This record gives sequence, structure tokens and C-alpha cells, in this order.
Amino acid sequence: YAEDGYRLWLRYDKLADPAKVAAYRNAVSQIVLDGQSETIQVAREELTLGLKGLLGTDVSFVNQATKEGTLIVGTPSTSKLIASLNLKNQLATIGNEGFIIQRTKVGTTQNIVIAANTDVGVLYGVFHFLRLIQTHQDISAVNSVNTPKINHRILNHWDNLNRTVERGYAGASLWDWHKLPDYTSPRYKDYARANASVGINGTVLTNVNANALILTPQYLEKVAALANIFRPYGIRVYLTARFSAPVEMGGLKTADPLDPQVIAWWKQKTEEIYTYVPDFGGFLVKANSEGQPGPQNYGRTHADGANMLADAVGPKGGIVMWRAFVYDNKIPDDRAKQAYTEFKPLDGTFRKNVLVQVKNGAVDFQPREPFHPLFGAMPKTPMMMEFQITQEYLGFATHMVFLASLFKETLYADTYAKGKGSEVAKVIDRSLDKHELTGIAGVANIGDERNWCGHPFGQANWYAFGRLAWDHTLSEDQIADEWLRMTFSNDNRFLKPVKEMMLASRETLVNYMTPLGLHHIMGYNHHYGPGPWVNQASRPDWNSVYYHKADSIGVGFDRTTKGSDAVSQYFPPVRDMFNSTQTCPEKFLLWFHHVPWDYKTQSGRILWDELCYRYYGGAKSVQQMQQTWNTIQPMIDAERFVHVKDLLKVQEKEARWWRDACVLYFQSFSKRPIPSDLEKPP
Ligand code: GCW
Repeated sequence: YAEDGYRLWLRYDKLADPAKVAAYRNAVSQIVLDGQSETIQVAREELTLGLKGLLGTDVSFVNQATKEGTLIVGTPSTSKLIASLNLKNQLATIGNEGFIIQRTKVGTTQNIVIAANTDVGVLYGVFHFLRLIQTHQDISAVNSVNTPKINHRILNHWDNLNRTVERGYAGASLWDWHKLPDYTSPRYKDYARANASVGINGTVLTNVNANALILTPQYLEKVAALANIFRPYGIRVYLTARFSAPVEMGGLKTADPLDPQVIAWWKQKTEEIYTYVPDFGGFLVKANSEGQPGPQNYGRTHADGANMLADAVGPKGGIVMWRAFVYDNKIPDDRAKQAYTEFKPLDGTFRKNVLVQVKNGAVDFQPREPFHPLFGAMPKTPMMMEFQITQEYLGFATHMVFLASLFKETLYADTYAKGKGSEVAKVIDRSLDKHELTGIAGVANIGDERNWCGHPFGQANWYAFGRLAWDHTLSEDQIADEWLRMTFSNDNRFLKPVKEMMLASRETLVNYMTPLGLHHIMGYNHHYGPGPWVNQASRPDWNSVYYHKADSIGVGFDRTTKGSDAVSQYFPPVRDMFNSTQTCPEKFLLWFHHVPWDYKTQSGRILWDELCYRYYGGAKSVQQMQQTWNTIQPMIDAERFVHVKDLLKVQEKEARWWRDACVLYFQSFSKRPIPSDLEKPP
């Protein structure tokens, strides 16, 4: 059978270098792992599987640290040995999910300890320890204290009950609702392992365009079966709540969030959910956006809606993630402004257990967007980041693009909310406003394809999301390095060129799709391929021409104080920076400005020439990616080599498609020749 990446980054193939194997075997000659919980059991399973694979031997579990090189694993409450070590002070700093991995002396022997306050902390420590070996780290002096910076690290599945996945490009939904709860695919456990290995601790099973059926007993027992499999891995299950459910399935005449019957209905429904899933995480809600029902249908606000649900789940410890992705074609103002306009006045009116979930940018998961102006603008409300891991606007599962670059660019943009150094990451991780709740979500790119994500390199984006959700200070370079080592090879001849290619891939894609701040110029509805000419969509704000506004004078959306004034949603230094073509970063130029075709860009080229240069350079860079990939053929298995090679062929063809379509389309406005010396990438 074709494996084709089924094992993701948890491959655990035997290390090639015998000296390394010997060193690790000495460092881990036996294991003391106390504790009986399901979580400790899966930690034991993972250690067994990982060490057997990587080192090629069974490492035995024993009761005492009788010899040098004992791996001592557990919590002070389940392990006397751990309790006896001098770790109190450090354990006091790592919270419920953190872990410590350290060289420790027990009596006269040198050992390694993996300690945590909770069993799930132990599990995270075990995964981290295995990662150190998988990536060939020297563990002889290991000393790692590791705590997540964000509490709720959640995947959002846009999975429908009929197993289609909205914007999913990796097959059908993993959740086989038809066979659940009696048949549970072994994949569910592998899914949980993969998530736990990067610290993802929650999953929203269902699409934000929600179906109320998920809230019926028939489905809740299926949800419970999944929750039971995920629980040992520290993963909580969440559901999307269809706001009109009280009408659709409760027989009520209204879903008005202030109506006592509606309030009672949700309360009772929530209690029912908790009888199936005692640690149910709560609800994710898309309301009054793209035709979804919501509190505004009844003249109420987003806060009224969110608070009603928050009161229902609150007593059980649940949360509500209320999305700020709202826009309405009946409101003639710039679409990019609407979320801020609607949500900012609500700051301070949400219950304590509500997070407002905001997409990284103000339009919609484009290849590049400036950070969303809501970050930093609602200091009294915990703001949750929503990234899209699935590549809706970035070539589906056929284009190779490493999204850590996009995630980091947003997280490290400075909002100036509290002066310089108020990066988006600090809004999210509470260092700025000290909220109790913190959260980050990624719209999953996972389906039932053998390799989970469609593109073998799509896995890197799932991995990167999890790693950054845990620790946003990790560099793109480190994440790519880890993932490549675990997924493919530790061989430097492979790592170096392929890592370079990954790290450049996002800029390459931006160049051949939407350079210089262009956005939303893709094919209508399906969102694949170029479509800058789209101007007959069913609503004006789905037309490409709404966004690029090309004419005989120039191109770009004027969002300055003289235009739609979207810039004024940013704090003054950021507003002023974006407001002038002189200070606006060129990568956002056409996002904020309508710029004449002959405007002089930083390179010295006029805008039209620069645009061509980007498109041609981007397409050329994909050819270089192909060349790089061809050189590493001897270093990896034929199956994945060919798979990626063929997908790169598609990507190269489509990069030219984007280039030609966009250049020719915009040329019909610029009326200028395509420069002749464009074969060098930028
Ligand atoms: O990006 C758009 C997508 C819709 C999606 C919506 C959202 C789930 O095209 O498919 O719906 O965003 O985020 O709600």
C-alpha cells in the first residue's frame, strides 16, 4: 500500500547514524513512568513506539532509577520519585500544560527527567523529548522549561455533516458520521496524536456555516465517541452553534437571545450536551455574516448573542468563541471596515467566558493582508486569532506554500495599541491586556486523504500552526527545520535547499498571485486561479473590481483618509504610516492606495513595470523550486518525491496562468508594454 506521508511528522524511522543511536540508547536505557490515567497510558504507548522506532530496541519500563540513563517521567502527585527531586520551584512556573525536561542526578546516577504538574503536561513533554531525538538534538545537557503562551489552541474544521468540507482540499471529512459512534476509525487516534504532539488542545468538529442537526441526541452520541478518543490526548471538543437552532429544532417562534424561552432552550440544550461530553469545550459561532442567522435578525447585538450562549456554557466551564468575520453587501462602506465598526463599540460588554475570534486580516485570508485593526482596539475583550491553514486563496492543496511566514508576519505586526512594542502576538497572548482567556484558531487543512492534507507540504502548515500556537516566538526557520527533519530527513544536503525553498515559498506565491498589496482578485466563488475581471458576482463585494479598482490612471483601493478611511481604524502611528505612499510598506501599497501606473516604486521602476516584474519573478521562482526539488531525489523515498514533483508541475503551470491573466488584464488599463527583461526573480 502507499504510505505517502500517513505518519505525518511522527515517523519514528530508525536513525541512520549508529553513533547517534548508541548515544541515545545510553541516555535512555530504561524508563520509570508512574501513573495510571489514560493520558499516562498514551504517553507510555508513544514512548514505546517512538523509541523502538528511532533506536531500534525496546526500552523497558521499570519501577526504580536503578541505573545510569533512566528516563524518569511523571508528575509529583503520581510519582514519588519526581516528588523527591528538587523541582518544586520550576514546576511552580509552568502551569497546567507546561513541562520540564532536564538532566538530573538521582543518588549517584545521571538521568533525564520529564516532569509536569499534570498528566497532559507529561504527554507534551514526551512528545517534545521524542522530537529532540527525531531531530538529532544533543540531549546530554538537556534543560528545557516549556509552557504554552496561549491557553486555547484550537483547530476549526469547516466540516459538514454530509462529509463535504467547506474549502477543504484533502478529501472528505475525517468524521465518518454515518458509522459513528459504533465504528471509530483508528485515524481518530492518529489525528489526536498529531495534534497533541504540537500542543493543539481543542477541536471544533463542525463548520461555522452550521447545521443545527449536530445538536440532536443522534449526533451528540457520535460527538461523544470522538471526544472519548481525543480526551486522553488533552483535546477538548467544541461545536458550532447555529443561532436559529431554537426555531429550527426547538419549535420556538424566535431565536431572539433576550427571549426567556430561547435562553431556557439553550441552557437545557447545553446541559444535555454536557451529559454526553462532560468536558465539552463550548461553542464557536458565525452570526450575521454571509447569510448566517444571528442576534441582529432580532435587533440585538453580537454581545447579546454571545452572552446568552456564554451564560449557558459558563457554569460548566465552557467558552464561546464569537467570530468577528462580518460584512454585509447592503452596507455600502468599505468591506474591510465593517468588523471594526460593528465590534469596537461592544468592547467591555462581553461576558468573561467569551472570546472574539478575528481573522488575521480585515478582508479574508488573502495571501497577504495587513493585520486586522481590531487587534489592540478592544482592550477589555479577549481577542482570539483565526488563521486559515487550508489554502482557500493560496492554491488549494496543489501549491507549496509554507504559512509560518504569513502567521509570523501577522503576529509580529505592531499595533501600537499601547505604544511601540504592542505586537498582535501580545494582544493574543494577554501580555498586553492581562485577560484570563487566550486563544488561537486555525481553519484545518485536514481530510481523509491518505496523507491528511493533500499536499505533502501541507502538513507543515498544520505543524507550524500548532507550534506557533504553543510558542509564537519560534522562528519560521526553526519550525521548517524541525518539520523537515521529522518528516523527511536529517541530511543537511536535503535540509538546506528544501528549507530555503519553504521559507521563500510564501513570498513567491504572493508575487505570482497578488503582489504589492493586491487582493481578492481570484476566480469567483470557487476562489481558484486568477479572476481580476470578475464584476458580475451576485454581490458587489464579491467582485474583483471592487478591490483592485484598476482604471486608466492606476490601480489599488484608496483606503486613506481621503478614500474609504479604513486607515483610521489603526492607531495613529500605524494609520499615518499606511496613509502615505511614502511610508506605506510597498507590500501593502495597493491595499491602501490607488496608485498611478507611472508611480516610481522603491526599485526605481514605475508601478506598471514593478507589477510585471513581480508576476514574472514569482512564476520564475516556481521553476527554481522545481530545480531544487529535482536535486534532492536521491535523499528521500520515491513516492513522496514524485508526488511533490508532480504538484510542483501544476504549481508552475498555474503560476504562469496567474501571471499571464493578471498582467494581460491590468495591461488593458495601463496600456503600457510588458518590459522585456523580466526573467530574473525579484
Ligand atoms: O473565506 C470565506 C469563505 C467561506 C467561509 C467564510 C467564513 C465558512 O469563502 O467559505 O465560510 O469565509 O470564514 O465564514
